[in-house]
Amino acid sequence: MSSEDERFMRLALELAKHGEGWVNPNPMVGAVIVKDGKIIGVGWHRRFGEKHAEINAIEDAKSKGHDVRDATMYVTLEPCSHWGKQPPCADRIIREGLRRVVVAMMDPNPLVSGRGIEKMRKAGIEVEVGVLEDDARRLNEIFIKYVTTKMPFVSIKLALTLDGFIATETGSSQWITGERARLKVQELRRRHMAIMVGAGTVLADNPRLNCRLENCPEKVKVVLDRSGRVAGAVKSWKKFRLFEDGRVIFFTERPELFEGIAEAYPITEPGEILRKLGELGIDSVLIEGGRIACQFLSYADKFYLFYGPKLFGRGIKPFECLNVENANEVPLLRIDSIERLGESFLVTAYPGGG
Ligand code: AOF
Ligand code: ZN
Repeated sequence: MSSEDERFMRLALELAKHGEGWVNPNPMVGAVIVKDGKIIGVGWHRRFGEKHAEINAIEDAKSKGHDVRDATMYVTLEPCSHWGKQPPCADRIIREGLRRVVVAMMDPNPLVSGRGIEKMRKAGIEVEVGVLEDDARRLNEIFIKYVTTKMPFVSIKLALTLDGFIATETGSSQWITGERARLKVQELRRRHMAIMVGAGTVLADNPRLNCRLENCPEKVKVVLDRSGRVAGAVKSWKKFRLFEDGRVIFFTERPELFEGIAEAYPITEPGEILRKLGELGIDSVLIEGGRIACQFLSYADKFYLFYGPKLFGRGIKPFECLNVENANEVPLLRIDSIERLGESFLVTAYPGGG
């Protein structure tokens, strides 16, 4: 692999990120076309169901009067070989006469999974796979999980004091982290299709659970409300801000209470809730309700732990359901990064360290 290949692939990865939030449950994909050492076209997948990155790059080059014949394409995901909402990109690449295709990672979609690469190789195109593969896998960690398991990627986000509390004993939690940390949460919301909290959070904080960044799609809001407390409050005319935009879904023992209010399913077991969300086409859930985090701990794919510069001494802890006795027999996390955000900091971690 040459450093030139890496340079163009890095650009393709950056382009792919423009699709964040808009392409789910499909992958973020970027493509760069290079001829005689010069970039002649760029493209990315912009929105779910629309043209794929490869096609946008080819059309970009052509619209500027370039000939893509004998050029090299850098693409962050294996070009597709199947008919979905869009025709197969591998066929178009062959037809257009590209000479070389550099791919960051194979498509984990069982409908493609190597067939696009094979098709292009059979047609005489030089195909190279694995350039910046780790970055590409990280970029599409949500897509990889969902397309291979049909279960959503589960992220747990918490705002903690330095001594590990998510609220005081009386339930006060606004605010533990500062402005910059809360802006970062908006970025996390952009990445995930659904935001999930418990009824307690809705009743106490009346959150909007939307994404307020510029260029951010509507979110699906998921509320766990075992006894239907939110429905009761709505009937006594309480206005909840989460109903202002986007789809709202309740999981409850009393779905009948939600008739005329919101979509509701009679499920309360965490694994079943996630399975249902997967069935509904939701590829990712950001769990923001600290009090429900522990129920979903064994399903977590990623942790975003924000720490603010405060000490509570006593209060509500997020993972009390664990009930650990032996310090050496506990769930471990693998810290991925630590980022300072003003006076707060963010620890990003994956389950299973050591
Ligand atoms: C995308 N964007 O840039 C690429 C994709 O239903 P379709 O036709 O949009 O196909 C979706 C599948 O195509 C997707 O799951 C992935 O396997 C492959 N590549 N998809 O949405 C793209 N290159
Ligand atoms: Zn495609």
